[in-house]
Amino acid sequence: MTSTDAERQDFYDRLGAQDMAPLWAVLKGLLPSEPRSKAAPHHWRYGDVRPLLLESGDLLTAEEAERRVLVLENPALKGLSRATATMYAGIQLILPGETAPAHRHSPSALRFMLEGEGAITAVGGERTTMRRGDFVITPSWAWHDHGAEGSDPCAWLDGLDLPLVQFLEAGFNEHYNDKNQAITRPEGDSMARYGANMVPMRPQSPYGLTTPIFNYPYTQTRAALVAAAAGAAPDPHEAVSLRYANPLDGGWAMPTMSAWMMHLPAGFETAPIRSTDALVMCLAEGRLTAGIGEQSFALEERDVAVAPGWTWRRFRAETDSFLFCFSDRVVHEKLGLWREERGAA
Ligand code: 1HN
Repeated sequence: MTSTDAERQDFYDRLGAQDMAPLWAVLKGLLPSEPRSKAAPHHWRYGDVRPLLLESGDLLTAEEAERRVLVLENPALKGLSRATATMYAGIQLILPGETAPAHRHSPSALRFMLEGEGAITAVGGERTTMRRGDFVITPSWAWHDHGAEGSDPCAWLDGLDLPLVQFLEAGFNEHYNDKNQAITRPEGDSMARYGANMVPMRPQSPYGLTTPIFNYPYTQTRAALVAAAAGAAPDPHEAVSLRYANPLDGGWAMPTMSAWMMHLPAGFETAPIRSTDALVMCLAEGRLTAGIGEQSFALEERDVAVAPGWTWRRFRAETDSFLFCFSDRVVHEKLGLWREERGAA
């Protein structure tokens, strides 16, 4: 059976008029043989970000802005507030004495602390001091407000599952009736109950699916990675990687974002690896060359880079390096979609 192009087009037009379409015309695009991310590999130098961030501090207050953040926009996804297809990233500034007022939302947030003494965040009735390299969590629907109580400007990397939540059309947002939320527990309470290799007799996270620990201090993370590096040879693809775990079930710390830290001893080079999840990375310490797809990026401390899904990535440490990473891996895993491929070492 044959038809002319004109006959087919006429048929498609009549389908379109009744809100239908021929699958055969779009099938290849719907389902490629492997993922082809629309996002691009990219690198933001903290040296470029910082002066603009401080300039934003002269422009408006944290309260006026609600959150004074420079969004890291993937150059291939302009205007969408996305660092990768599924993850939002931004750099937030809070100046001494300021408050970023309390609110809550269904997207989850994570913070990776970059600079400044005296940064405070309050989450669900408890405050924590955020120090450089700390991994701090704001669970879905938990009240949170931030402050800077020292004399330094404070800056951190924000990561949110916002694009994912937008896709699911499941976003809610609510303002607290005051600038700061009520504090109901002393600082360190959650760490004492859940973060000392012990958990309550009836363990239950106050944050549902999210870990009850909301600050994973860099001092502990770094010490663990250094000790682990001394104990065995690094993995050819992952170097020395440890993930932030929920102490109640050993799983990822958050239900929608996976986070871990990779340590590469000076001179170590990883073999290429790719996975379906898309990574946002921030160099906590060291100097690192990141090969992402066809590109090579020289990362300095506090720089951010992204590796789109199913893009080859490899790393070489110029000095002892500690790389914070987060991705949508946990979502891929829960949906049975996560795959990785390890290249020859
Ligand atoms: C948010 O609530 C924070 O609480 C940071 O610090 C960045 C980006 C989009 C939507 C909400 C914060 C955000 C955000």
